[in-house]
Amino acid sequence: NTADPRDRAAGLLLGAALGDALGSRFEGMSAVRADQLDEVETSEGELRYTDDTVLTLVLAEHFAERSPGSGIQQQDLALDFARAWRAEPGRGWGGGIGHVFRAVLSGSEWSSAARNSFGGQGSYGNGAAMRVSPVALAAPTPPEAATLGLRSGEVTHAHPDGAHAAAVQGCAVHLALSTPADTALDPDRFLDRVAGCCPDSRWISLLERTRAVPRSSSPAEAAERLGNDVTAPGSVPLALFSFLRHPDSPREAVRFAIAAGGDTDTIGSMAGALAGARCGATALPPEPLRRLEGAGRLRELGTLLAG
Ligand code: R7I
Ligand code: MG
Ligand code: MG
Ligand code: MG
Repeated sequence: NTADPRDRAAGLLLGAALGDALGSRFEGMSAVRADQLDEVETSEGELRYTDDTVLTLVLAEHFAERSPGSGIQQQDLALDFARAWRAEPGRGWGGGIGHVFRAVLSGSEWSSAARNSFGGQGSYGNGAAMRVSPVALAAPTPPEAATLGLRSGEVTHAHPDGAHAAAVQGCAVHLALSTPADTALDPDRFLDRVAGCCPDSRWISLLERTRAVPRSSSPAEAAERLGNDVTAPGSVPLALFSFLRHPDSPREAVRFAIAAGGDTDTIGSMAGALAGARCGATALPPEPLRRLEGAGRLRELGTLLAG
């Protein structure tokens, strides 16, 4: 683990993209074997990322283009997300998100576009949480990262489960970024601090459920207890668990998340952001990192946002 804030900021963004790119080979599989993971880590050719990283980059650029502390301009952000979706339809987008983006592109306010999806209840997909990690670089404290996460999330995910997931993951990444490098991570204390920043009753109980999973669980056992699907409540807990299981090894945290199967790119990405934030870019596995699409820009943005 490193104490260098720039290396940690770069690790956060690169870890998120690496987990996405490695996991995308397996999205939707019920479980992934170690030899399949070895193969994707060591094969040749570019490791392409998916929608998770496309939108993470949009959010990071949103902060990079503005002076520090200026927060989020929600209509601008919604438009930039929607333009990125329109520009790259082949990146593996969620089933309902196109409706939101189409509405924003035809002039709707983000709030009504987001509210009108899924029969008026809004999305509880994990798309708000999967892209949220840059808020940890823009907010000075974990509670402010939660607030910024919520504001970034609600522009597309109006259902509270989907929007608050972004608060939880954003604040968790901030906490990971500021954990002392030379001290063992205490999972209970970590989850307490996340819960303290995110006073949403549904998420408090999901964090409790995460805490109750035995630390020695296999990926399959953890997925059985916490879920591994494209919904926010069914994926953010497993990403947190994967990180808490392997807090000092981004490679192992991401492998655990992907081995659990299901929404592997997204759960891998969220686990990678957490572990990359704690351990830094220098702790990421060099061989797959060398082949990661967009690695130069991700590193640059991390360094820039670290200040
Ligand atoms: O949340 P979102 O952007 O999806 C992200 C996922 C990640 O796995 C990406 O890697 C990509 O593959 O997609 O997109 P949404 O379409 O808003 O939500 C994802 C899915 O969650 C939807 O396609 C639905 O299956 C489910 N879902 C809902 N189902 C019923 N009712 C989300 N909200 C609802 C709902 O209100
Ligand atoms: Mg994806
Ligand atoms: Mg997909
Ligand atoms: Mg996914």
